Order: sequence, then C-alpha cells, then structure tokens
Amino acid sequence: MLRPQDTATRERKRLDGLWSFALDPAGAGRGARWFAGPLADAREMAVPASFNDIVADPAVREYFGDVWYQTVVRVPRGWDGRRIVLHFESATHRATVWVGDVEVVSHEGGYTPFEADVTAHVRAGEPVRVTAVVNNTLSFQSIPPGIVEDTPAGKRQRYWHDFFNYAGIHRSVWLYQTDPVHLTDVTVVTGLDGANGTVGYTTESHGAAGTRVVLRDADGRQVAEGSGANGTLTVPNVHRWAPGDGYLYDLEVQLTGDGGAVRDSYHQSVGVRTVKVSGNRFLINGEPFYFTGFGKHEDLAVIGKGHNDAFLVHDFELLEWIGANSFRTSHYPYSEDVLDYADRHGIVLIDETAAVGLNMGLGGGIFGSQGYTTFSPDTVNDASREVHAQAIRELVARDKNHPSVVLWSIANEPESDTEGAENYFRPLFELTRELDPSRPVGFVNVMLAPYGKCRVSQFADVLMLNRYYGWYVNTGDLPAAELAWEQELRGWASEHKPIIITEYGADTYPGLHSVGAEPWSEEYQVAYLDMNHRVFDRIDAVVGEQVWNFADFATTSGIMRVGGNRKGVFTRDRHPKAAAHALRRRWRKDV
Ligand code: BDP
Repeated sequence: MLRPQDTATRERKRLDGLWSFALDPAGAGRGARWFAGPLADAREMAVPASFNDIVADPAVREYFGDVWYQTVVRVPRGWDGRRIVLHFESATHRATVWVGDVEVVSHEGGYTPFEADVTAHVRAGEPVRVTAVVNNTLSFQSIPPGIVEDTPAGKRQRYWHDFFNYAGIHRSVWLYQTDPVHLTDVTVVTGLDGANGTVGYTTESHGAAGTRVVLRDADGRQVAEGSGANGTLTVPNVHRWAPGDGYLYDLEVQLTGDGGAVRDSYHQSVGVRTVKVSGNRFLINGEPFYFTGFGKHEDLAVIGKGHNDAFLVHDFELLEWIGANSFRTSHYPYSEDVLDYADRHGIVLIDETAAVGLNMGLGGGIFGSQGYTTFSPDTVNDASREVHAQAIRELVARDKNHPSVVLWSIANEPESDTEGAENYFRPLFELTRELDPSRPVGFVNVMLAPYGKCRVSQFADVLMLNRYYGWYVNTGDLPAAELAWEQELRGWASEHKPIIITEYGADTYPGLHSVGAEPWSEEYQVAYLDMNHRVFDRIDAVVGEQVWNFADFATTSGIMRVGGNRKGVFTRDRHPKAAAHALRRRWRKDV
C-alpha cells in the first residue's frame, strides 16, 4: 500500500480535525446502523488523537469496546472520473469503516495503514458521510494481547505491557485520487559497488501499458533512468545515506497508458546504503556502527498516541542535542511521518511490531493479572500467531523502503525460555526473512530468559537485550549489579553475534536528589547509567546502547508506577533530567 501523495497525477485531501464521537458500551451501534445517519448523542473529538485523556471523565479514559467516529467530507469537484480512495494511517486497535451506508473496509492492528477504493460510493463535488467504529479491546488473539476479566466490580481490561492502552484514530485520514491506471506498490533495495550505488526497484501496478523510472539527486538532477516494471539503476559516485547524513534520492515512477501518455506519477525517496551483520559487528555501508539512543514511545499529554508535528520535530532536536544516532520504535510501528523524518535526518531505527506483552510471567507480578500460561491453545495460540504474522507483513510492507530502518524487531520481551516459545517464533523469523532478505531480524529478550535459558535468540541475527541490573534486581546496589550484569553479558558475547542493549534504565522522579545516589533520585539515574556504560565498554560484542526511555510516559496505574513510568531521561514534557546531560557528555564528542 502506498502512502497518499500530491504529485503531477495524484491529489489528496486530509480529513483531520473535529469529528463526531460516541462511546458504544453496549456494542449496539452496528446492529442499530449508527453509520446510516448522523451519530446521535455525539460529542466532538479531535483527529488525530487518543480519545482517552481528552474528555475529563475516568470512564472515558479507561473505556474499552466500540467507539464511533464520524465526519462529512465534500469530495473535490475536479475528481470526476478518477479513482477515489479513503486511507487511514492507523486506527487503534481495529476498525470498520462505512462510506454513506456502505461498509468499505475492516482492519485489525492498531499501528498500520488501511484503505478502501470508494469510487463507486462517492460523487465529485458532493458531500459524503464517513463513519468508523474503532475498537480497542485486547484479547489473546490481538497484538498486543490482553484479556477482559470479570470482576465483582464489573469487566476490566488487563494487559501485560507497560504503557497505557491509548486508542482512537491516532494518525491522519485521507481521501485521495489517482488515475484508474495506477501504481499499487514499489520496492527498492539498494547496494554499493565501490563508488557507485545500485537501486533495484520492483513495481506493481494496475492497468499500465508501460513503466518508466527516473532517479534524481537531492538537487533535482537526473542521475539514472530505466524502463520496465522492475530493474536495477546504477548511480555513479553515489552520495550514500549514512547515520547522521540523511541524503535522499528521489525515484519517480511513471506509468503510461495505452496511448503512451503519463497516467500516474509517484515519488519514492531512496537512501542508498547497505546493512549487514558480520561476526559480532553491525555494519552500515560496510562500517561498524554503534547505536546510541533510546527506546521511545508515542506518548504525549492530552493527545496520548496522537501524532503531533511539533513534538516530532522537537524530539528529533533533542536526539541531536543529546548525541543519539538511533532509537527503537518500541513497542509498535510509529507514524510514517516519524520514519520519513528519520530518513531525512540520518537517524537509525530498529523497527518493532506491536507484539509486546506476550509474557504472562512478567506482567503477572508487576501489572496485576496472574495465572495464565503464555503459549497454549486457550491463550496465545495459532490464531494469535497468524495475527502476529499479519502484523509483521504489514510492518515490512509499510516500512521496507526506509533507509533509516536497519533491523526488524518482531517482538518485545516475549516469553522465550520454553518450547512453546521456540515453536511459536521459528516460523515468524522465517516469514520476516522471506519478506525482507535485505535486513537483519531480531527480537528483544527479557531478563527472565537470561543467557543459557533463552530458546528464541538462536533465530536472531542480532541479540537485543533489556536488562535492569541495579533497578529491578540488585536495587540500589550498583557494585553487585555491575558484577552480575558483566557476568551475564560475557555469556551472551560468547555467541559471536552483535549485542544491542535495547533497554536499561532507572525510574527517576525529577527534582528528587540525594548525596548517596538513592534509587528514584536524579543522581541514581546518572550512577546507574555510568555503571552500565562501564560494563558495555568492557565487552567488544556490545554494538549499541539504547536507554529506557527517552521520556516519561503514561502506564496503567499500580504501585510500581508514580504518575506513569519515570525512566525517562526527559520528563513527559521534554525537560532534561540530570541523566540527559550525562548522556550528552558520553555520546557527543564535541561537548
Ligand atoms: C521492560 C519493557 C518496557 C517497560 C520496562 C520497565 O520492555 O516496556 O516499560 O521494562 O519496566 O520490561 O520500565
């Protein structure tokens, strides 16, 4: 699926703004055909945004079930005879959409796009009603999983991941038009051959008589061209895409119709770079790369997981300020605006699916729910794995052309020390490699499956480890933590794979200080990070450090969380804690 664009042949209209919104706790709306007219008893709701924190009502914040969104859009007058498509960048966690009275699309998965050809249901120049029922209930067959429990006080949604289950329409909604002859997909794979670059391209289209491609440099100068639905272009003296140097070429795909006229034009940005794992090195353009940065979240006050351009720019400014060259899209695919921005600015990404919390052992103690077996016919089962596989397919389909993405993470901290886990994950690794042979694949290992116990890391090209020595274990005892951590890490290093520490962090209440580096104080966060860095610097196989987390973020409530997860190096409103300055001194050679 291609991102909507304005080009010489395409036009789009953004449907963001205030939509009508209604909760449907009884799940009555489908049967009662709420889509067939204006939503009754509706309030106004911002799109894009999570609905949870916008309304001053705990019942809305904690709500799970169906919610309805509706808007009326006038189809532009000039779109007569064109193919018209309705496109959602995401709806969390699933949605069904109607145009007028006609159901046009349903989609499962909260963080990837979906669309429907609505040409037959709209008329140029006329208004049309667009209604979406969005559902945020988590089950053992959703990614991420959860369960609705019957309690004496009523039904409660539980889940095993440590961030708030924000929901709604989190990203832009578009109406766009193309010629009936149109491109449906383009894939680019780049290579290097001495000073030259190669751009292999594959296109899929509908109704085209011919395909032509033109590659232009950042100044708009043509550097290569080709014809045919697929082929390989050579770029003499290529300007490589590299960490810190987000140089992009533009590949224009032109489709011609029967008479030879250009019917569709689509622009795909291309960063020419290679990614490879060699021994325990992670190579970008053949050079060893060391990841510095964070696990992040899409999480903001009031708008929750709603995309916001001001914070997009600000967060990348802070990454540059602190000297981070990378981050992980923990724990779900981020807005495509984030990926485009990373491409342009040379920030390296580990791109993750929403498969977080497939570990009932972990969440049980900490976050409330107890007593479930992770992989079983009644819990995470074959049907769940198919949903997970589809999430991987959609992630790779969406993000395959981003040079910033150098590594797929197919899950965060799943149970990985059992036979059930091994059987669950083997085919998912195979699938990911089949979908994208050009990038390494991994998953993020949890502390409950330490070196020697994990049965899934055998499938991974890169070892990604989340460890909390000095926080969840050896709390407040950094000398003991340092010994234990180094011992475990030396075990992993013996596997001769590159190791990225994808999480290490300590909750820190901003403004809390102590002479003796007490847990929760700003001094402890600094001392904790220093201890980790001493360990990493002693182990050659460590090729990256990503602190948990970039910023404080919202979670479910519980005795482990004080106004959310406080492991941010920045506060939720992006003020630096002492650790931010300490990291800046380590990561930036120039300050
Ligand atoms: C890890 C998870 C992450 C949590 C973090 C923590 O991957 O989502 O927020 O620990 O406990 O288990 O802070």
